[in-house]
Amino acid sequence: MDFADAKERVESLHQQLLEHNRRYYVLDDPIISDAQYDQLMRELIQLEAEFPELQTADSPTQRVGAEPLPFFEKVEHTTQMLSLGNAFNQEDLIEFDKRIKKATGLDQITYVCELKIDGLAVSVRFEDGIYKLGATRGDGQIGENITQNVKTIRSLPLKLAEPLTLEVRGEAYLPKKEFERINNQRAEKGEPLFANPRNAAAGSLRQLDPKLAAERALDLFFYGMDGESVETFATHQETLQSIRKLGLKVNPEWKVAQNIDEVWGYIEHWQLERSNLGYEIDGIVIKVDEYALRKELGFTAKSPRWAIAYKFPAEEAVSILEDIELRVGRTGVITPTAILHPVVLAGTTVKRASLHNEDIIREKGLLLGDHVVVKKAGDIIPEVVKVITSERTGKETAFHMPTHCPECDSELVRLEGEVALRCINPACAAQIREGIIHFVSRGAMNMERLGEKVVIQLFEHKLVSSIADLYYLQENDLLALPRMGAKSVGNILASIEKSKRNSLERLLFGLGIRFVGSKGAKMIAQHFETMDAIVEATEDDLLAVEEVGPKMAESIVTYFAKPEVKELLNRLKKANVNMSYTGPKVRTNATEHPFAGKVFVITGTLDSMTRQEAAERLEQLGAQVTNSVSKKTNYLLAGEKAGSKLTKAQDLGVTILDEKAFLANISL
Ligand code: 1X8
Repeated sequence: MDFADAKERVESLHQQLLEHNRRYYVLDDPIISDAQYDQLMRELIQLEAEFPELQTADSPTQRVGAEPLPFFEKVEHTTQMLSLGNAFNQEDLIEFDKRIKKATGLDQITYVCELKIDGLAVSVRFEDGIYKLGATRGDGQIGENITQNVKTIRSLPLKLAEPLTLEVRGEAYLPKKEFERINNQRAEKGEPLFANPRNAAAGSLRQLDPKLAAERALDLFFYGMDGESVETFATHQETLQSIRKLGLKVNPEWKVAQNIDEVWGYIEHWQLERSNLGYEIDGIVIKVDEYALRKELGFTAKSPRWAIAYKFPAEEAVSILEDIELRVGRTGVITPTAILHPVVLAGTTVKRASLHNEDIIREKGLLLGDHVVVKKAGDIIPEVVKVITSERTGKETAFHMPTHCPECDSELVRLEGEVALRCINPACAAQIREGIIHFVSRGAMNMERLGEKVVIQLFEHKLVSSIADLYYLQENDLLALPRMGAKSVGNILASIEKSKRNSLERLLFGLGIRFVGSKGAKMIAQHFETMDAIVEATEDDLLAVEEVGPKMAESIVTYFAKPEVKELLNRLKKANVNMSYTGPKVRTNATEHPFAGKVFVITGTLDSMTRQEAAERLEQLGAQVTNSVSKKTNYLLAGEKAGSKLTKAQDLGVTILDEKAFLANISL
């Protein structure tokens, strides 16, 4: 293909991928399969590799892959990002309405009601329709530049439907499902859990390494716009419609209210319905629709007079901790669950709350029989917030974690550096059962019609006692199960059959090897391409893959050395389960550190090492260390008492790393 043809094809691929992306992520109405999408993406990656000049910053291939940042730059917002005044009850809203009527002299005001998303406010700038900047709110005037992280949000178009220059404001959030997935993953690894989706979203957007942000499926809703085009609108309704037409996601639940009673109706509706949403909301935002009126109303010192945020009452209730139940997970981790006296919370009856691990029981000082405050955020499993010690009668009793597995009775161990207690008996029935549930789950082999309940049934009837058994199930085995019709059986068998064609990373993740998450599995599958190559890989071979650290490498080698694993793989192969990577090829410079190829100057006194040692470390990572600061310098590592080199670097706009940032980055 010559350059002109390639250029034409690349442009066509851009358009197609953008449109399919929009259909998938914004409209939730895809018209091609994931495989067809991957095919287009692969073709584009290939063309960009052959003709690097054709790779533009807004290419759909450029969502991830940027290097970690030493710190976030500050950015000034073009117009202030406002905070809103709050309303906590109906009277506050009536007051708000009265103030507006008085100030405008009108007796009827049209409002727009929108869900108040419990996420992180972001501002996004497009120049001539091209995505340029993503920023946090910061103090409203100055935020942090999180351009690379925002870019990993799949529903964000990198190019608008029209070449406009504008700033849109919205809320980045983590869907409830994704929040649960991340916390489950963290619990498995014995890492501290995020308290709520907002914290998790904030943590993800403030990752210096965009690859970490990319692993979390953040999403965005936009609700406001600044820039020239907004001056052509007369109302907020028009603005919302226009934002959506540009290809940006707007929450679809907004509604026009002709008076404050209708506003209240909307609030009552969502107070009841919020738990059915896929994301958290913490209230309702009410805005005057007409811009002419907004202008008349103006601002107080902090917030606009034409909008208010109604905050839902906190969803907390008091209950009694009746018992603590233990569950054995796939990796043998024992997780305690609080059994509560039933209490109504946010419209549903709550009987259980997650406690995550033993340390939480101790930290919160929970005793069996305690009165406790329980909090529920939407669909998310309720949690115990605290003990009401003033309610103690002296009859409460301490809870002790067992010394033996509640399922198989083998002795539990606490592995070094972990908070969790584990059952390490590989034959523990609970672990095997949970391992099969993991194997069929959406993130792994994705056997859609084979849910947790059916797996448990199959396991209890001894039809499946290893993941390979799934592929040898016969129609009659399934039909013999209680409450199982021909149609369900057909669907289940079709799901199992379909899973045989999955790309290798799903199988690799599904095996449930310790420390191998979905991301790690993907990188390994991409790198080695076949299961045989992975089975034969040494720890050193594995360490060459980005994402793979010593713990993961060791765990993989140990896993594949087991005779029963060899047997398992043979049975899967015999059943024709695909063992090759069929996903997109990504060019990874797998062993490259972000500092590789970068030019450094070191100045001042370092605490933890000499300048010579720092230089050696950098050179090991593939960086070049020079003596004087110039335009070619990428980074200045500045210790204490840095002098003229620091000033010069600042003048030239060279990125300056302090020792802390340097140490954090060299250990990446
Ligand atoms: C904050 C939020 C707003 C909206 C939704 N969610 C939020 N968290 C909205 O207007 N739809 S507006 C806002 C603010 O101005 N501080």
